[in-house]
Amino acid sequence: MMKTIFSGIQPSGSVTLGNYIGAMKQFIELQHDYHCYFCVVDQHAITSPQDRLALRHNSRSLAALYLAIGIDPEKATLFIQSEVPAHAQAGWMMQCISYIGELERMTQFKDKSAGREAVSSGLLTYPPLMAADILLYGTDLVPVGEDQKQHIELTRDLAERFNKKYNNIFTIPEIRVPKIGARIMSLAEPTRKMSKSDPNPKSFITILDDPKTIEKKIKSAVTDSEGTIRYDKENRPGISNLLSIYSIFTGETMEELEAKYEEKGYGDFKADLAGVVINELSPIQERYYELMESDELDRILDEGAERANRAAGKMLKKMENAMGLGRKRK
Ligand code: ATP
Ligand code: LTN
Repeated sequence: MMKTIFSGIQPSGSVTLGNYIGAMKQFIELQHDYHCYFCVVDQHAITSPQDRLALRHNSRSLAALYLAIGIDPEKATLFIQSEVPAHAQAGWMMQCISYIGELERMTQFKDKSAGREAVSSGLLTYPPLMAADILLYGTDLVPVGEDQKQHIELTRDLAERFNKKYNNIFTIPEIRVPKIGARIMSLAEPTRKMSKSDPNPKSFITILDDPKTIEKKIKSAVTDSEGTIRYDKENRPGISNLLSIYSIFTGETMEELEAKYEEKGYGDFKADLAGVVINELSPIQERYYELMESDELDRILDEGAERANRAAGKMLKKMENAMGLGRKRK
């Protein structure tokens, strides 16, 4: 039987090269061999403050980007999380079997709540909602970047806890991270991950950045004073991060790139890298702008929500029966 994939991206800003390389590029390869559900997780996005108009725009824009990178709506189900109410309902049930202690230990929670005065309780209960997303579809595999490892481990723990305590209904999902590019680093502070909600726009490149912006951002990317083009992730995170991006987009190995730039400095390397990134992104941008103008996008999202509602609704009933919520239903 064909296995199932689920993954989600938050419409919390513009999609970055980190999201594209760490998560989205995997989706394109996998859609041919799996039942795929790709979700715009807007309910996760509101765990941090969002402007309502920006959120609406970002949700539609993210859906268009999924399609622009090559997700085929005939093969994969593309939908917006809040349009499938089973996610919030199942999320609540998963919250009720999660312990506050284990949620407080999540590094994403610690990072995002650090130094904030008012931390929403949704930021703490973000992982049980993510578990619900995944478990509602009987997911086998979750393609994500490395930063999501801890959340997937918690999802597995919660699924096992539920299966043991109530009824054995959940598949225990596996994580899948890409071999290279599972953690693309910030261009401004290469020891931190590139993040779309980073307040410094120079720290990330978005899929929709125009060529001039891409050139500028790469030019100002932090490297070091050594001046040579060598991959050494531990000691030289800046140049190593740029080399990874180059290698992922051209397929050239690190050795090949080091040899190619043996005699050259950061200036030449960065100018070439900008060209490589622009080359990768231009066709995506072209398709994106067409999709944003068309009615096709809304039609695809309507159909996606319908398919997702059907699949998730079935699992939700099983969960309610297992926990004894409401009256028994078939
Ligand atoms: P935010 O900054 O709002 O938390 P984000 O940029 O971290 O957002 P998410 O929506 O949380 O993005 O993540 C979407 C997907 O992209 C996830 O699979 C995540 O693991 C992956 N991802 C995010 N940042 C990176 C990165 N720097 N390198 C590789 N993968 C990443
Ligand atoms: N937490 C994820 C986004 C997300 C997700 C999911 C990813 C929400 N639900 C389900 C995979 C499967 C993030 O990238 N921050």
